[in-house]
Amino acid sequence: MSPRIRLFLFPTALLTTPLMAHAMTMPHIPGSSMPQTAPHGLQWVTWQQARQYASLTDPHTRGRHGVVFRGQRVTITFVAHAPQHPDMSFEAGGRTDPTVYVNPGARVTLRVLNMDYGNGMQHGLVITTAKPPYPVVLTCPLPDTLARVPTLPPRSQARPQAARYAQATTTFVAPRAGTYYYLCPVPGHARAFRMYGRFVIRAHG
Ligand SMILES: [Cu+2]
Repeated sequence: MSPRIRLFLFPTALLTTPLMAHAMTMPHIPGSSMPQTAPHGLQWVTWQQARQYASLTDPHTRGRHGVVFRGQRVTITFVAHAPQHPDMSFEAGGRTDPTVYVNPGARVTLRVLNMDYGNGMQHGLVITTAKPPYPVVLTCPLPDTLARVPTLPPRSQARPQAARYAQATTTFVAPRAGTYYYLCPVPGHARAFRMYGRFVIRAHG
């Protein structure tokens, strides 16, 4: 969870960051070029587990543009490019880039799951007060960072049911009421593809 990660514009530069260099030394899934484990609690899960994580089970109310998570203990899964959703987006609670609401003081378990596939399709997630529009390259630390899940590699192979999916979680306690934004810190994703949404802390029971 070092906040001092810098993200670079060029892929060659990306390969030189400590995170990527570390990931490349990790053990591999047999028959796959993907690492089996990686730093910062990254885990590889099956198709069934990924689908289970993507399904919403916590108490919530779904609106047209937002998902309200009720109570003082919630688990929120953000899926990077879930099946049947638009490319280069996050899904939470079955909505694309929704506004997510949680109560002040709620203990939030944040899970990010990358179901995307292909070159450059790694995704991460940061919650910050920084507002859009975002620059192509984000320089951390972003202001008032509530949570950060490191960049996750794409799934291990094209065939969804045979693939392994990278996921990682982090926890935090929602502070007093305020508006934050969740965004993907991979260069260009928040800027060009608007891979972000609002994260609102507001008392709603
Ligand atoms: Cu992304």
